[in-house]
Parts: sequence; structure tokens; C-alpha cells
Amino acid sequence: MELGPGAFHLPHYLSIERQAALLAQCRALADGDVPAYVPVVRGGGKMHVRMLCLGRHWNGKTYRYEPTRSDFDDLPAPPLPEEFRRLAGEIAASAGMSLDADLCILNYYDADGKMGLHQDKDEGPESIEAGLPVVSISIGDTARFLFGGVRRREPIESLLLESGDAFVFGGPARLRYHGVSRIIPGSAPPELGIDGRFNLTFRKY
Ligand SMILES: O=C(O)CCC(=O)C(=O)O
Repeated sequence: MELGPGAFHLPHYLSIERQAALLAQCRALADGDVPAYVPVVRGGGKMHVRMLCLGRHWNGKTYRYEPTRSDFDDLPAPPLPEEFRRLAGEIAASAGMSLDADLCILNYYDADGKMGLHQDKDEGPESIEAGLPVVSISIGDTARFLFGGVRRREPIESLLLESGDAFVFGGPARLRYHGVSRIIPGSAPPELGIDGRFNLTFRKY
């Protein structure tokens, strides 16, 4: 489903078996030796997600990527698992694009989780200028996803991202504003046994 040039919603992309396997990996990573944490951003506000960056760490104070979490605990960002990299490439290809991801931001939203409207523009200039896509996968509760234009004042569409959905935005859509206004508690497939939502966004630095 194309939402404009370069922006694709792929509903139910992952089977329930693939979602369950990915969920197990997300949980192990988020509660692992380098655990997910709640970033405090530049203005001093706390984000409304628990975040873990793989491959490279996104620093919420500087809005730059770095190898270790210098804004939090100085631990190194865990590597991006090879199967995550492959999955991102597979999804990008399904949307007619190509991505050899080298980082992933894994976010966990509880029932009160949300993310303000923003652009993903902290990756390297070559990546942004080439329009290399961001590939997003959602697991767990449904999210109300906001998708605007490349300027903040442009109209904003709202759509639901359900468990197993993928969303890809690259090329002319790479810098479109987006965010999550709310999570719908209790909407995850019961067989996953999850409260809340994991979202993975894969990018090439
Ligand atoms: O959770 C989502 O669907 C979006 C996440 C996001 O915007 C981000 O990680 O930059």
C-alpha cells in the first residue's frame, strides 16, 4: 500500500511465527547486558519509550550517533544481529528499495508510550541524500502512527500500525515527519503474550 512516492505500508508482513521469534529476540536484547533505557533529550524531557540502539547508539542529548552510550551509561551499543540486517533488506526489497542496514533503534512502548512528530535526519548525509529507506517493523499492541510531509506544517495522515506490519519510507519520503500519538492497549495478538509494543527501525548510517 503506497502512501505517496517512496512510502509503503505493508500490513501483516510478518507471520505470527516470525513475530513470536522476533519478539523473543527483542525481549532478550531489551533486558540484556546493555538494557533498554528511557532517554532524556536535549531540553531535559524524558522520552515516552524505552530505547535500545543496535549497531550504533543515538545520543538523545546531541542527536548524533556514537559507538557507546555517552549520554547514559557509557556501555557500547550491542551489534546489529545479522538476521535483523537480512530482514530489513528483505522488507526494503518488498517495497522496491534497497537497504543494507547498519543500525536499528528498538523502542518499547507501554500503554502510555508515544513519540512526537519528528524527522529521521541524524543518519549520515550520504544516506539521507541517497534517500536510503528507513524500514520499520511493529510487534505487539497497535499504534496510531502519524505521517506528515517533509515540512512540519504539511497535513498529517494517521494510520494504524498493527503487530507484524512493516512500514518503509525512502527516496522522496525519507524526511517525512512521523510519530506515534498513542498505543491501543490489549490489541496485540493474544498468542504473543505481550502488553505494549516493540518497534524496530532499521537505517543505514
Ligand atoms: O514506533 C514507530 O512506529 C515510529 C518510531 C520512530 O519514529 C523512530 O524510531 O524514529
